[in-house]
Amino acid sequence: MSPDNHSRIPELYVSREAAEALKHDAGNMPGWDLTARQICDLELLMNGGFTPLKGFLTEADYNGVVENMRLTSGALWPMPITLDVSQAFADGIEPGTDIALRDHEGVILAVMSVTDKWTPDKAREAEKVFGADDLAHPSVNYLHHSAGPVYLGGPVKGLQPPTHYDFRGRRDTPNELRALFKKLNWQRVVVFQTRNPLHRAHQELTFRAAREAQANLLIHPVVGMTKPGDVDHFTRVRCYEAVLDKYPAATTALSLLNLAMRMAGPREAVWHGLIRKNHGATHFIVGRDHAGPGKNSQDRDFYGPYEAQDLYRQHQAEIGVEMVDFKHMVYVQERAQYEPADEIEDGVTVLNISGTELRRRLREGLDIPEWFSFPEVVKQLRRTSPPRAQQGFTVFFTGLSGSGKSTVANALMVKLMEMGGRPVTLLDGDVVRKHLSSELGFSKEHRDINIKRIGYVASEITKNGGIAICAPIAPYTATRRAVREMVEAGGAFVEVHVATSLEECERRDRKGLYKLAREGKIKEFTGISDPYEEPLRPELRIDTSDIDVDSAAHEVLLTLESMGLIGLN
Ligand code: PPS
Repeated sequence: MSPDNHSRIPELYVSREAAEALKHDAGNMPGWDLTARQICDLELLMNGGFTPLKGFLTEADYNGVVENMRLTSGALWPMPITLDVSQAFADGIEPGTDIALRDHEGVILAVMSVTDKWTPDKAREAEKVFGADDLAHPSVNYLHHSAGPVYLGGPVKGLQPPTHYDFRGRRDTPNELRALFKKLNWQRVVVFQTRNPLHRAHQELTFRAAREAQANLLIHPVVGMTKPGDVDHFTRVRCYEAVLDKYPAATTALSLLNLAMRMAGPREAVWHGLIRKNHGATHFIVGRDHAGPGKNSQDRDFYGPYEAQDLYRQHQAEIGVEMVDFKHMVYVQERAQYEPADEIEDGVTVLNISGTELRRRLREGLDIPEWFSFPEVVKQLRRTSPPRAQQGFTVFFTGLSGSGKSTVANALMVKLMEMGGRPVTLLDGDVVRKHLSSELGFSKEHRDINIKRIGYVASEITKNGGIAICAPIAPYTATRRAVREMVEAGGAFVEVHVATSLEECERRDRKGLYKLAREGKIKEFTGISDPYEEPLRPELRIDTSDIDVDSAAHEVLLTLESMGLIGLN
């Protein structure tokens, strides 16, 4: 009998003929345009990566998963895989309807027979799955601000996988990996999950893990969705490829996993184990703070450093993949090698570069020593992250109408143009409303659309090495955060709160709008009859009642300089 990790697992794809017929019928079905995250989930549902799931969770399965990590069948499953949709779409769907699931281009990837439709309690989902209903957690933020309000559940029939144009040869379905392991006769396979570039410490750790488990090694990085702000997967894959030949020949393989991570720490570790079981793993490396989301809104870690290992250990037998616990590896200078931190005697020199320190060195173009990483990896990282003074960035002014945003933004633009070096674009509130958002009003919904348009343009300018200066009111914290995330994917985001008081703005009343707002002639006026949520941690706060325009613009320049974005001489 072939070992467990060599046999095929069930997929949700239908036969070619059935797919042709279904595709034909699907033309008349209601069609749902999948989000980027749903496309990742659907791919792993269809190719068996999420076995035993047969589709997006039903309400009963969802409740079981949220409450105690179990499907109604009793099987262990820690993560809600749900099809969240808009209220408008949900209103047109009743259980019993078949819907077509489409990718970004409208291609039908699957048909789902809707059996369940419900409005989830998102606060409960956040508490149970992520441990806290705290928006500092990227998935809680996604749940409340990106995911639709209604969930649909039901079995899925797969027509075709999503198309990937990048790194095709490096992407494998669970059955493709199982077939590879069978061909190579790899009966013990230890998997390393990662969302970061591999440096020497990781190489040493994975190599040791494979030796300890007497197994072959599969480097299995996530290329679907990771934590906002991570190194993009194109760069990472080039880095992984560069490291591959540092392993003993024929012991190690690299395969890309199109998973949308949730950064759910302990639950995520269990989920990763189950997914890797499906991909033919027999062992799985779980590190310190596995899939950790960073700090919560009280600046504390969401999960304890070994919570993920503990939860995994409790469920290890059921997962069916043995955990290899990650040792924290550090470099011992005297012996010129990496060793587990807990095995090192006193008195030796231990060297370590944190992720934050690495980003600083890249940003400032400083040396990254060879004991820390491989020159090929550093070369790739430097290509993607040139020193900050050569990258694009966005300065995002926010504040009340009449606070002085536009005036300071204009002065800043001129000063940056005088310095030269990078193209500068000013996206002033009024200008944007004229050219990009002329049809929009001032409801929350319209303001959010307006700010997201500005954010989109600013992120494109930033990504392409320019400077975008934005000066809208942008009254909502969550929307400003969404813009920050968009921009930071391609460069720095500098939030400047123009904190001139309402009294002062009203006293100036440059456009006469406050008077009209007080008289009720303008509705939903920010500060008078509409909210303004103050930024809690902007990069800079200025009050134009205290300083003149020149000094305010200079303060912004000093902030840019302290962040390494410009040189002031
Ligand atoms: S938002 O909330 O960010 O979308 O607003 P923004 O695009 O910056 O537009 C603000 C400018 O529109 C004028 N205006 C109003 N502001 C706030 N509330 C209401 N109801 C409103 N109606 C018109 C106002 O001149 C703002 O310009 P600034 O430059 O901020 O004074």
